[in-house]
Amino acid sequence: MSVTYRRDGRIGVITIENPPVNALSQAVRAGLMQAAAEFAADNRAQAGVILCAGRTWVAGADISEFGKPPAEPFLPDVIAAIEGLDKPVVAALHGTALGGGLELALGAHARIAVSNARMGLPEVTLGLLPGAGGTQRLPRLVGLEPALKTITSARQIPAPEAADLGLIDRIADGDLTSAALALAEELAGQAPRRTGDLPAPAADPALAEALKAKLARTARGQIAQATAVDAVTEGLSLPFAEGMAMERAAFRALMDSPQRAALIHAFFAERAVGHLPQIKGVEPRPLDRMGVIGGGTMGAGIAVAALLAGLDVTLIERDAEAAAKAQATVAKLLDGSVKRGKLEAARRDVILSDSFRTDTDYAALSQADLIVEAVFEAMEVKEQVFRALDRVAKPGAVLATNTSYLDVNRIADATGRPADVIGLHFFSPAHVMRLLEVVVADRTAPEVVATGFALARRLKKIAVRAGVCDGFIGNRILSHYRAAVDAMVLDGASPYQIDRALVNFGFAMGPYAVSDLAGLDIGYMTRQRKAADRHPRDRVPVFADRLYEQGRLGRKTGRGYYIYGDAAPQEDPELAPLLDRVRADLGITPRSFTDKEIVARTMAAMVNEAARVVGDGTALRPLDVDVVMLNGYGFPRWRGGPMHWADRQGLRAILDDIRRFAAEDNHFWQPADLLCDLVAGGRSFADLNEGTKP
Ligand code: 3H9
Repeated sequence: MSVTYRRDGRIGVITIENPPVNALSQAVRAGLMQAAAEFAADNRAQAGVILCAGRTWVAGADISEFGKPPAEPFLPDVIAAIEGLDKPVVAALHGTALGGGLELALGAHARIAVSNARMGLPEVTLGLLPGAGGTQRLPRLVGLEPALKTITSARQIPAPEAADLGLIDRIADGDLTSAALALAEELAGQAPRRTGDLPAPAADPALAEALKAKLARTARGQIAQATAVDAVTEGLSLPFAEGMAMERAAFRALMDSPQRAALIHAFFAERAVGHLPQIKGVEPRPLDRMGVIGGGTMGAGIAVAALLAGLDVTLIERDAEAAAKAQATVAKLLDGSVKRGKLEAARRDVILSDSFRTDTDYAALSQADLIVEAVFEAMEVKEQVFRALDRVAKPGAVLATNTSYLDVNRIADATGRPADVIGLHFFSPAHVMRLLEVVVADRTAPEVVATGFALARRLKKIAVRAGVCDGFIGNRILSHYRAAVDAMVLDGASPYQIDRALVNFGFAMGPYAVSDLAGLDIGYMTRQRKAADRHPRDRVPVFADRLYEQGRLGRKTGRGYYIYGDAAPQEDPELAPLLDRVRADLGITPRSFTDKEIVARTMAAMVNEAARVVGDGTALRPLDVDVVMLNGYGFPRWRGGPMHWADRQGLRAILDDIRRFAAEDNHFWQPADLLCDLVAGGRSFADLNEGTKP
């Protein structure tokens, strides 16, 4: 039984127990309906309490039911039944009250929460709007502006702030159940205060328009946010019941949208990447003391990520001057966390005095549980570091490299303990970006892999397992679609048009703006490193080399593809003549590309290489690729990732595109075997996503 009813004196107690997060599955909805009826019929109960067992109040509708035929009783009807009771009911909240969970609490007649509870309506992050009264009851309870902000931001509101807003009536002092029973005792005999009966606030068209204008930028391309604003606004002038019907229709329309399917795929994929048969039941190694080698942007970011998660960190630099610089960088990044409200100032001071130190001697790492190397990206340098680590690290310490391309097997060979060596590929800035590629080398021990995943959980990052190859999952796919966009520039497209087309598709940034941000020296050095292995038919982006040679390294020099100053980045009028010269030298007659073709070529290249990455086992499943591209490469979340997107287009259409492009260049455009096999078998990438929820 996921919902039970009992009586405590004159208070009826309804308890929901549906681990892990008390989601409102059909069984819970039916159980609530039944329990509400029992409470109504119980003449000795004069007020009621709804409680949740386990770690949290209800975290929302059961997302795994979405996309299937809806099953009765429907949540709005369950909540209406509770709100309509003629005896007051108190919702007792702990953990997180989210989505349908908060809507259930809004249908109760009073709300009490523990002080560290949080509540919110995150439906827009799933491509939906609150569909069980949230758009109608919340404005009545807390006012129009707070309601609109809560719904469109999906923010989780801490209990004290919720109390100030009037979202909850009381914060529990001590034990939640006792405090909720006491509140119910106070209310017993009184008429229930129904949120749906409260007057709606006055409309404010200017507020709604301003919010929609802002959302057009911050939630670019997404439909749920603006639909939610409309549902709230429309409801203000409708009787409550009609507002509920209007909300339901809007919710159902969003439920049928591809954006909803993509966002829910992303939600489950991000959880599925951690379910690895190889490490099921494997205990991670202890993880308290961490060593970081190298205090540049990456090393300092990794140190800060670890410090913010409560780890003790020793950072090694080559001399006292570099160590002092690293110390200052770490302090500055922590200051940034204080400014953004992520860290208390006093805690920053304690971290810097007690948990963080720099040193110039590897011997200072003798007690570290895990050491991450973030030094210059060259094999000889990495090998040297790992030889030194092998001498000082304690037995059982995990030795990790943060390389973004290099062969982790070779790095492991520099030690006498390859089973302890792993790749932990952080993304810059490492204390902000959520993605961590856990690169498993041939001899990496399962408990070392489990420790990599445990570290990610501790740092609140999403870990994805990757195999060893040049660039692992993300950078390997990136270099392939990068080659496709560079080829279009060589053939006549403008980098600015390419950036615009891909931003319009939904990418956070275009590839040339990204180059400027990363620094054109990075791409140049990668090309140098790979020059020896280059195939004669590989197309070299000579224009990028020219920019590098002119010292145009991107943002850091004020000029790259764009010109940077105080204003927004400007297009550079000198770029077009430079490109013309390069094309003339190569004997290329430039041609034009439509935005549609730019997107088709970029996506075909991305999907094709991603299919190879899955086909050769570098990524375990298509969903692992999606999670990497969503969290490390600015792929629009509402398109679900390249593999989910490709399934929606139809894999045959993508393969046809690749074959069409191959007519011009059959060296670059070779269809991946996996893609051909799936098309031949009438299957999709989703079919390979074993372990994901429906
Ligand atoms: C909604 O409510 C619509 C309504 O307005 C209208 C309806 C008519 N359903 O994240 P975790 C699973 S829309 C099913 O690792 P945490 C999750 O897959 C919903 N399953 O834990 C995982 O399973 P597994 C609005 C769910 O402690 C396990 O629970 N609500 C759901 O880091 C643990 O999850 C939301 O969007 C669900 N609703 O975080 C809230 N939620 O172990 C979504 C979780 O097999 N949930 N699971 O991989 C969350 O944000 C986080 O899960 C939460 C806990 C903060 C609750």
